[in-house]
Amino acid sequence: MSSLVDKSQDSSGNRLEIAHFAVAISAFGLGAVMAVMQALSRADIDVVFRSPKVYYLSMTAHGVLMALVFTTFFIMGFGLFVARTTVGGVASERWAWAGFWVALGGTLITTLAILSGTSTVLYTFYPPLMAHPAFYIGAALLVIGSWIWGGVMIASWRRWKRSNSSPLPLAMHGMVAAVIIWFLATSGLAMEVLGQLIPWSLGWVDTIDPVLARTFFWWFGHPLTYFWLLPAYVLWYAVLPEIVGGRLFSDRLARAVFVMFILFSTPVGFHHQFTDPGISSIWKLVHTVTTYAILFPSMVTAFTVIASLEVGGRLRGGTGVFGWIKKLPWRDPFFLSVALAMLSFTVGGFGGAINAAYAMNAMVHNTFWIPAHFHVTVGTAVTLTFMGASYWLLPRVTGRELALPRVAFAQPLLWFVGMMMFSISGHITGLMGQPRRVYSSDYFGSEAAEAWRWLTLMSASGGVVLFVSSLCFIAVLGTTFFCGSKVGMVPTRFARSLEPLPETAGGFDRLGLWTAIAVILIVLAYAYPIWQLLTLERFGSPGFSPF
Ligand code: HAS
Ligand code: CU
Repeated sequence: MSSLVDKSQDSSGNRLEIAHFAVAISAFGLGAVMAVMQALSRADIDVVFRSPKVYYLSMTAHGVLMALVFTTFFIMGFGLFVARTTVGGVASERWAWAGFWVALGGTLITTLAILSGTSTVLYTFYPPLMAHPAFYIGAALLVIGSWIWGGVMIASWRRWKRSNSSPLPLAMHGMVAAVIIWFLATSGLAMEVLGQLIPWSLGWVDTIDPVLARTFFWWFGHPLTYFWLLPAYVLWYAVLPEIVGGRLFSDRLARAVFVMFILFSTPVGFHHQFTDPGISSIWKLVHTVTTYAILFPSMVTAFTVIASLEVGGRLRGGTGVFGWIKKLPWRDPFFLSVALAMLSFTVGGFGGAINAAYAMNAMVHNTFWIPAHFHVTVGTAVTLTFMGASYWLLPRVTGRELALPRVAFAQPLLWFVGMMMFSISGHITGLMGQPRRVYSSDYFGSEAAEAWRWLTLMSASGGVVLFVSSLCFIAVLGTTFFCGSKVGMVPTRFARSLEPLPETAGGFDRLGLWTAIAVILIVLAYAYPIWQLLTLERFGSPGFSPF
């Protein structure tokens, strides 16, 4: 029974998932409007209300709404759906709702703080840029809400485990791994926000130590990217092979991948701080080595997922070396979205390996290469998978047939094309030296700026295509939700693996043990450099607000 589960959900329970998805999609919609405005502004096209103040306010809102709100709410909703369909339900609906309301309250407070113009600190909120205290308090509530959700997910898993000795269904295994990573990641964030940013923004202390804050931030920031990625991997491993009519190539490799992410996601943060002073080069080297370790599970994923697709393509009658690719269900919006997301991730993975190399990082750090990198990772590998997943999930949580199938087919194509225009040009202009986070990139007509002008225009055009794709996405979801024909709950099936599953859980299911080892690795990677930061002579900074 482990990886094949077929359960109908009762529609009252699904309200929980629907509420999470509704917040996620609303945040996405608002973030998308901001995005197109920014892409045009950077290419020096005069959009309404264009000014540096509006640009940076918008970029703060875009980053927070897309990277922190859309993802978190989508993952929370998806996690609850996985618990419901694999381990017999959510341990406590009441606590799950509590988590939702706390996270929503926090989101509203932070969003209002940004829109009021008092918290233009971008989504990394690096001090000494200082936001209104409401910004940090709202963000803390968003995280506390997600912790409640994490507790509910863990309780659902433990409840199932008490009466089952078989391996945890793979989808839940991956989601629990994501929850564990989230707890490990947000412990760093809690130290920054509760220990430094909130007291400083409230005026209880006059100055802040920016390097220490950045260190805590990246303790959180890198595993955050895997908190986004793992639910996408759950969909690639546990749903995709079923959609293509194939089999998961190896259940055991998939479990090993999730365990590797628990181990190596966190002790890598200094690869974001190669240029920061105050951290010795030896510790930067240590985090470089662990970063290369964390590339490995994604390479295994590439292998396993492509092998699973090949099994599916051949079972559908595909022959020859590449003939199976043609047989894949390209007209299925879920499949198309995920396939394009994976293609985009090969670009993202390649860029990630370059970022992680100390010397090459100096070439790309703080250039437009970096936003280009994260738009093909979180912005496509993850987001396009979540978009495809929405088309798969909506009939399962509403009992309605997916509406506007042609639009649902065109939407991932548009997203992919738009993102390639945006990101490939962005990687190139980054290499040409174009900085990230600039409101205008013409530099008073300088020669360097002339050289990248056409690429920046291409990037802006990509932004427009992405906006059209966003409208299509919202149109499909809105039409399905409000007007889709009622066909009843669609049963949920997860992929079976090629080899039969063992009767009893094995080493990769000992998630508690792997978490304990991960904690040890984090202590090894961070205790000494943080102690150094605390004991070296420290220079605090007052807060700054440029607008
Ligand atoms: Fe990254 C910066 C290194 C992955 C997100 N990254 C960022 C930032 C973000 C981000 C948001 O070492 C910017 C933060 C900021 O604002 O400053 N990144 C890596 C590495 C990986 C990586 C080594 N990043 C991600 C993922 C993200 C993400 C995933 C979000 C979800 N990144 C860095 C570094 C920096 C950085 C430095 C700092 C740079 C600086 O200087 O500021 C790896 O995890 C990547 C592994 C991926 C692969 C690819 C596997 C491919 C697969 C698909 C294959 C399937 C196919 C099927 C082709 C090895 C699994 C197709 C077949 C069909 C038939 C359809
Ligand atoms: Cu990173």
